[in-house]
Amino acid sequence: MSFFRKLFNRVAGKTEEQEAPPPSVAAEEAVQEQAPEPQPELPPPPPEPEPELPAPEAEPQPEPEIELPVPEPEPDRETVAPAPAPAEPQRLGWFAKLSEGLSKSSRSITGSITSIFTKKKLDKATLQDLEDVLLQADLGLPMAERIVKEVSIGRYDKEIDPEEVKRILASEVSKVLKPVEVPFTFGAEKPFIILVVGVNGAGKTTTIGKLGAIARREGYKVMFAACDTFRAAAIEQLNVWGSRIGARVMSRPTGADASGLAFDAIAQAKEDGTDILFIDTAGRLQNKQYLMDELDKIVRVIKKQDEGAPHAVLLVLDATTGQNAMAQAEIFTKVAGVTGLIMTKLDGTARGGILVAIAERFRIPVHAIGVGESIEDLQPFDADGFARAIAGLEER
Ligand SMILES: Nc1nc2c(ncn2[C@@H]2O[C@H](COP(=O)(O)OP(=O)(O)OP(=O)(O)O)[C@@H](O)[C@H]2O)c(=O)[nH]1
Ligand SMILES: [Mg+2]
Repeated sequence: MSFFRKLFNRVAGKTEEQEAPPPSVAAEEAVQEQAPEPQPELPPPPPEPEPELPAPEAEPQPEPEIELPVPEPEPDRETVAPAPAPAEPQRLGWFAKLSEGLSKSSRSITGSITSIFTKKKLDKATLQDLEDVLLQADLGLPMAERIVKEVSIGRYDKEIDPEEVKRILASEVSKVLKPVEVPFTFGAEKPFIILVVGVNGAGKTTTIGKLGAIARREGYKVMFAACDTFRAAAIEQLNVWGSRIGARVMSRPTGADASGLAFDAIAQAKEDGTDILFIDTAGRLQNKQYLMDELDKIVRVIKKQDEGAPHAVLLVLDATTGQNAMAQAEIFTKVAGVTGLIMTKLDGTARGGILVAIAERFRIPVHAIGVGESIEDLQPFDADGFARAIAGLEER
């Protein structure tokens, strides 16, 4: 089990792992150096504006070009803030939290399965109903067809227990998800540069804050680069996270060149011995071409500082956008060299099956999922747990 996963588990309250020891004294000292007064507790994320639903950019928006204000040549703003607090007390075990987070999806699927199969023989009509339910949950056609086929084998014209259908569902989902279950690890590169991409409102900045909190708790020196220079609120949001977890934030006024900021942030990170640099990016881009150009430029500029960087490119997808998330995955995997996926807001949708459809189609490693807004709601991705939770089964 990777150390990051252990950490994640500690934060998420996963039960099979023993509590890990607190960060090393050296790490504590490093933290103290920056901020002598540790905060008692990590407060909840700041109130944020409701995200605008992203345009997948598949159809370019006929929006006028955004006129960016010409920025004043101000110096970089930096925030070094208090040390991170200890993990929040555990309330629910990880599986209970996962089940609760996925309850909209699982209730919708399992409720329909129960009503389709209770005291009914398996025939063409019931199988068609099952396929419809699975498609509505956004599991995707290949998965829906496989489950229907599996359910029908040897059971035609017989009664089938809805529990058995759920077990088949969980087993098929788990088979597809297992190969993409890849724990996220911080590499040895210093600084380890993580580029975070996704459309606006997907949860990039929040996810950076949550991952940064985990890294800080382990004693890493963390920096955030606020390369979403489109909105003042986005910069401010990252500054709040930086202050909260004790990470330095490099930002520039709205409208500044994002790639220039990324370049300077890496230089700064090298200079001050930062271990992990998160680069936040804008999701609010006018069209696909603009998005491609902007991301391409950021990656090119990052490489000027470090040929091997970015060491990780995390795509953040919002599960509530359903099929739209599929279109986003397609675009970003093409333009940004995505190395892994984090799917957020699975708690806000009955169509959590979209993660399965995306995994099946793109085979992108899935590192973590968001099942709520607080820090412990970012869970390491567990294929079997996800499959059982979405099928409404108990933890194995
Ligand atoms: N319910 C729920 N809300 C989440 C989750 N992850 C993020 N959010 C919320 O989603 C909203 C948007 O998150 P941001 O992190 O600002 O999204 P972003 O991708 O940075 O958006 P832009 O900066 O506009 O590109 C915030 O209100 C977050 O608290 C999750 O897993 N569950
Ligand atoms: Mg943001």
